Amino acid sequence: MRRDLLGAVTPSDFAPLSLHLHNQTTPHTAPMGTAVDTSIHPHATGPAAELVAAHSADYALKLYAGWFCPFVQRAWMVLVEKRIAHQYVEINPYHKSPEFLALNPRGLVPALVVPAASPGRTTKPLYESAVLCEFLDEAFADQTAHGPRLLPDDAYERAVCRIWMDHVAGKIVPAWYRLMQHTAEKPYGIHEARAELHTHLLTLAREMANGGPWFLGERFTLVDVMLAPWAVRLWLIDYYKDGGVGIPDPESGGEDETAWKRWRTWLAAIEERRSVVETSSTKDMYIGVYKRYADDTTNSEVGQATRSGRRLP
Ligand SMILES: N[C@@H](CCC(=O)N[C@@H](CS)C(=O)NCC(=O)O)C(=O)O
Repeated sequence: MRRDLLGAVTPSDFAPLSLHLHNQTTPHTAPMGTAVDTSIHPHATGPAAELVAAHSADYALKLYAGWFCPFVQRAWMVLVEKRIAHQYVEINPYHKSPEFLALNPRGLVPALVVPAASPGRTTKPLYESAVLCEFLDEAFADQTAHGPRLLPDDAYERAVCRIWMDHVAGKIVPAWYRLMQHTAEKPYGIHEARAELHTHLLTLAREMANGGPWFLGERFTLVDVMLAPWAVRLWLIDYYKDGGVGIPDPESGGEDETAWKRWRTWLAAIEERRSVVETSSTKDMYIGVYKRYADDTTNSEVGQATRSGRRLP
């Protein structure tokens, strides 16, 4: 692999790299010596497979991704929302090859290879889904070509959005995994895990504006993007867990009915959003991937962090 004087990997290095990263199936041991989840289906299916096919040609902006990953889906949705030209490169993040770690030393997808803006300059790959979403929104700001910005122009409103993006990342997503990874051996009950998820969803729903389905009402923003992938995977909790997600049916939410009604409106809109639909594979494929989470046998970094009560990676 070529490096520039600063040690940065040049974007052109990644085109051939993708061939090595694609569809690896050999078992692997992670750097920390932990067994990894290696038997993931190697590629997207359904609508997501069509999107992948349309973005398989070599292109300077590359999303290194796993089709099943909700963190990936955030960045992928932004690429779709903003009609950003890119190449989609499927990799299995549980294989920590040196090439993958050169993309993201944390060994996680998504990672984004960004073309250098000016000759002679090189860029290092970017990673962390929330960072990628904000980067793409800022770097592709021309509204004629890329549609409305995904964060408000006003600094105060943008800060409010970031509070709720943080609520999704720090409260809702960890609670989603605590419920999904609940087993009889846990020191906490499934009712407790379910109540925790409900509390965090209701807190968000109570902040949602009226006059449109999205968090800010009529305007679709990164707050919606941050949560969408886990929202459209809630059915997996219904599939795997006794009592399921347990969100009340319409008119049955008691004193929380107003907030649950707002939640249902948001979720129905999210399930139909083009960027969600187009980045989704067929449901049966997710069942296989999430079995390890439901059994609490996954050795993914997120799964291990959830198991040991640590902050998610
Ligand atoms: N904080 C990261 C989390 C990304 C993440 O955990 N991705 C998972 C796939 S869904 C991954 O790459 N896992 C590899 C592993 O756990 O070894 C982000 O927001 O991008």
